[in-house]
Amino acid sequence: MINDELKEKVKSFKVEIPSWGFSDSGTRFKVFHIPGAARNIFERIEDAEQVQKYTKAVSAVAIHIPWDKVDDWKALKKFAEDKELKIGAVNPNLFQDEDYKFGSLTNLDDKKRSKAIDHVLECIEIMKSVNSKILSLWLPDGTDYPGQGDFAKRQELLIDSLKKIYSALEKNMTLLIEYKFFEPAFYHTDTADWGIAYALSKDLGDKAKVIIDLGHHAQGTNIEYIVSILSSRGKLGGFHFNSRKYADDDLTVGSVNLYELFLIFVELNKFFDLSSKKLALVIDQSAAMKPKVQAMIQSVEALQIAYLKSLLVDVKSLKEAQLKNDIVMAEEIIKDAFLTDVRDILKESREEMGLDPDALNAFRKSGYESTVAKKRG
Ligand code: PSV
Ligand code: MN
Repeated sequence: MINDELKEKVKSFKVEIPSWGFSDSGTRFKVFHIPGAARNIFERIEDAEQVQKYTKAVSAVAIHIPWDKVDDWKALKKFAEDKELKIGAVNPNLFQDEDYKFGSLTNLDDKKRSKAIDHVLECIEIMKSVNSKILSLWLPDGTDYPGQGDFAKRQELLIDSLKKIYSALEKNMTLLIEYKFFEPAFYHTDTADWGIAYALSKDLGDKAKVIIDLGHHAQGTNIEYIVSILSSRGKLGGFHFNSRKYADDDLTVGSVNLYELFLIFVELNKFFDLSSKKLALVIDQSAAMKPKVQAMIQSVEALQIAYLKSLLVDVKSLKEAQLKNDIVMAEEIIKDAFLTDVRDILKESREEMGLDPDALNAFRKSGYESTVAKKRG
């Protein structure tokens, strides 16, 4: 692909950023305060606006309920739109209420299970108010000890709950089912992997798909293969991008495993034109230590770079090498694309959009962080 085409592709490539990535977060050991970290959804959107201002690569801001709950959803939508932003995926929270100690959508207690279902239905109503089309569902449900629960019974309850949720979706809405193989439950998780999420989405119908979070796999899992399997069956609905070293670390995208990220994009290109919005490409990061807006700009840039590099794969030569079983040449073709420096292309594309070519540095120099640190305390 020639440079001009690459620039047009990356200009149209947009990613959703998470409201929760702008607030203080931490581990079970400590939540450290970052000066100026956003304290409510309005400040989170103000921070998101900064990412948009310097990258023009933000499609929307994903929200988490009740963390981002407001009285007037139309006003929130307008607040975002005034900042060139939309409200994106709505994420129900089924993991922080005492009632969900023994499960949310799988709870044996009818009342507690209904409460969980009602919370998700409330999120669908919020989607209607803010014109969001994506319901992004992650469940903490699982057990800690053998014997604690009946796997099959829990699946039965889960499918039943999901059917109630699914039937409330409007025609153009999509339910994304997110899997995770551990945490907070450690013996078994009800939606442990892509296979279970796939089966559930098949049971439900066309409006249900699977979302892949890069932090939710065992070490060594070949995520790009999962991308291929789900995409070829029409069931890949989106991503939660982040980076991990050990588990669900939620580090900045591309900070540890750039090659994996690139290989995921190589696979995605076979099924989707990522410069048009068919997939919910969402960042899900909330690592504790970095200044939040800077971390988000880094992540957006890591995605843009991985995308650009993936477009450089010489697909024709790769096919020829595969036909000849020339393993070495096939691998070299992939590596050649990965090792090409595309940063100048990204910079030029930013300049053509009237932006500073160095988004991160321009933001760092802007004084925004010290202003909000004073304002927000
Ligand atoms: C769970 O680990 C998860 O990836 C889900 O997407 C949640 O909504 C999100 O993290 C909360 O940070
Ligand atoms: Mn996630």
